[in-house]
Amino acid sequence: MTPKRVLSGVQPTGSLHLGNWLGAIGNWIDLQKDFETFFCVVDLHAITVPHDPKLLRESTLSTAALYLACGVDPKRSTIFVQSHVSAHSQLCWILNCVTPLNWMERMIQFKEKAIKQGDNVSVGLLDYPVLMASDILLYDADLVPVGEDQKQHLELARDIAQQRINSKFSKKGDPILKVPKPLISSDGSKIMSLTNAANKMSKSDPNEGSRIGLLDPPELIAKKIKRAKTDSEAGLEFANPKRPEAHNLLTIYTLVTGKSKSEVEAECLEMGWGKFKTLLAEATVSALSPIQSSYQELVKDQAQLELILATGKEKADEVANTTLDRVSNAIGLLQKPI
Ligand code: AQP
Repeated sequence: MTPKRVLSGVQPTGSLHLGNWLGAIGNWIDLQKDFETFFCVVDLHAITVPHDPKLLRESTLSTAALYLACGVDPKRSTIFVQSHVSAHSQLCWILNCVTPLNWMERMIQFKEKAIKQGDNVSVGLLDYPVLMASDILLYDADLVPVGEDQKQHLELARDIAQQRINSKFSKKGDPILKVPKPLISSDGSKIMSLTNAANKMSKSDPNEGSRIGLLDPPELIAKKIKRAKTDSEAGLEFANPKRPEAHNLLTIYTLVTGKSKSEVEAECLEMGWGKFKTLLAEATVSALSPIQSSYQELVKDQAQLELILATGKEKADEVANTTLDRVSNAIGLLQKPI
């Protein structure tokens, strides 16, 4: 039986953090054992908000290196940069032309990000979910790992595939595009900001202290954890809704140590914040240490990194162009001369 196909990616909008690892890339390592996996660095998404060209280039390469350092294996997964595969932009244009504008105006992430941009909102930011639909649909992905925040975008990709392409353009009832399903990540995987547990940990938070970077040195990790917002209650607990900081830091501790929730609950029930923060810092540093060592090795050999991305591009191109041709043909674009 051919394995199901999975596609995912991260935007190179800055340095990857603990949330990106615990909520996304860390899960990819297991997925590549059971599925055919495509992981891209979604640089075209990163330019939907204002950006610095030099930083984007650096961040694109370092994001790819971090995929590898975290354990994404180029022998098992196709790793590539989104903009290297031109079919993403091409399918996006086609899907733009069949997607109703009012579907886009409903997107919650657009509304949230648009508020932050003020008068500077680009058409690209509104169009972000159609580009994401193109990313997914090009690879005939069966499953897409999504967190709570991305569920609406996946639903849109499904609606575009089913209602705007398959229903309208399929002649014999054979689907032109595969309608993907969500692969919902486990509960504990949403990591919140260290300075405000109401917000998720995010690359674009202007406060550096709100996140732990995957490449932060040990002293900086300890400093950020020491300064993380806490409360004045004694003992630590997961389930008290009035204590979101305790929930968040205990969740991180559970994930970085690999201990179960009940083990951590028992261990920390009577612990004070001071002792817990020292433990958490040590556990985080030791969980990130192999990733950091591997990253330092990988970036020494840029040619090897570029070769991995070139190989990924070739494989991705092949799959993506087949889908693009299928859609182009179905909607009536004249076949390209050979
Ligand atoms: N705090 C988080 N907890 C768990 N998972 C997270 N992810 C991001 N933040 C957390 C997951 O990481 C993947 C890649 O995300 P992305 O870079 O494409 O966009 P994002 O979700 O918007 O991530 P950031 O860090 O918040 O970036 P900016 O600040 O640029 O918007 C996704 O699978 C996401 O769920």
